[in-house]
Amino acid sequence: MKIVAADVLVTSPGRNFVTLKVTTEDGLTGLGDATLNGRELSVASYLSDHVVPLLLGRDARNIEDAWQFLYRSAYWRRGPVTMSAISAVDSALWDIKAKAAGMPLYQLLGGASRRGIRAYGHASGRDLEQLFDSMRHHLELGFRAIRVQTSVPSLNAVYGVPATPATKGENGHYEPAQRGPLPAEEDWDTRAYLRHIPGVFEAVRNAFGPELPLLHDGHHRMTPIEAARLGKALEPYDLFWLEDCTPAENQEALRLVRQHTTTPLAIGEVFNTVWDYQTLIREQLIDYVRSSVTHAGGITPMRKLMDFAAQYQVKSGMHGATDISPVGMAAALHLDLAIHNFGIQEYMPHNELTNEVFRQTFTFQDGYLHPGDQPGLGVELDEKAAAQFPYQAAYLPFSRLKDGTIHDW
Ligand code: EZ4
Ligand code: CO
Repeated sequence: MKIVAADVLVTSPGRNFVTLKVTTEDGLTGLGDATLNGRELSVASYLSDHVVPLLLGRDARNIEDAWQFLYRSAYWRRGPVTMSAISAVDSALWDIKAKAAGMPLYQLLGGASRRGIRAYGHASGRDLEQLFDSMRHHLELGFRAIRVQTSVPSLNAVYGVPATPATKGENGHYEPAQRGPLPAEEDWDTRAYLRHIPGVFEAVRNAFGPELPLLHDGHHRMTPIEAARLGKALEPYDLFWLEDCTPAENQEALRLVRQHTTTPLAIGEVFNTVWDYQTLIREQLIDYVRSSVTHAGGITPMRKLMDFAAQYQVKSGMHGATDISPVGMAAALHLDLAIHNFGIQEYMPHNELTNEVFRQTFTFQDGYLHPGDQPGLGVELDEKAAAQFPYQAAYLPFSRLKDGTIHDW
């Protein structure tokens, strides 16, 4: 099953996506998501300049071998660009293998461990009234778990809250990357944030009752002791998880947070290998793994990571923001369905244009996602439609403190 072509497709139906399409000599095709938000063209170049020439002529069936070859032969290991590129190859080869077998990918991964995949959506608001509207809207859409983000008094622009609220029924989900030549500047004040957030969760619990699973994303902004304080303050409101409470580089930080709070912790959307989790999982410092198939090197290493995590009762909570393309989302859903230690799946629906370019078979019903039963991943890329939306430069924002110091965004 020789690989005869590998094409890198960059398209921007509302936002940028990078997709690898691998074709075999018998005409089978497989897709892989290689989207790295705000740095898309570096992965496209890594693939087309350095990986595609290595794929031509290889046997598409040997996925583990392809992964090890791309990882080890590069010599320069890890990093988001390298790992997103390897992810795309790995997913595309799994797509091909499952199509050749005539099965949806989850069957090759061991079959379904559950009927559906519980997903959480993103509610947000500049104030409580907008937040509650957004929460009710998500409940109407069927979500049975909701991430809560709000503005903070004294701050102009905060992660997770769109400048203008989504109107009801419109698919106006928060999209942090903005088109244009320069990144947008946001402001930050951790003390103001820490004073504000517990009251928001108290109000949400009072309004929506004790049952609804609630999540919150700290987006890498706190020191360990600040994160510990927030986790403790949120305990009465029974969060499903507190995400990315401290920046990603320092696994030891979570030890300090963990000593102080029983609020469950999730981390890792910006991690890209199992090594980033070694201490966190072995010492049981976290409860949920946030990596996506798209950024952690593909289905092959994500399966290994989740099996390692299972030994410590750590569960999955895969990243599913809109910068994970429908191809990356489908790959996540097949894995979510197959693994035993599934926790929850993040789900931000893509816009209509994206869904026209990427034809999908996955479904969202009554709060549960399902990858569908088409052979392979179940996503096809309409290349004609994709070509109508050329790449447009877009950056993620950055933050500054009141005195101008750059802070973690
Ligand atoms: O900021 O995907 O939990 N979700 C997130 C996302 C990330 C974006 C970055 O590309 O933190 O909104
Ligand atoms: Co996050």
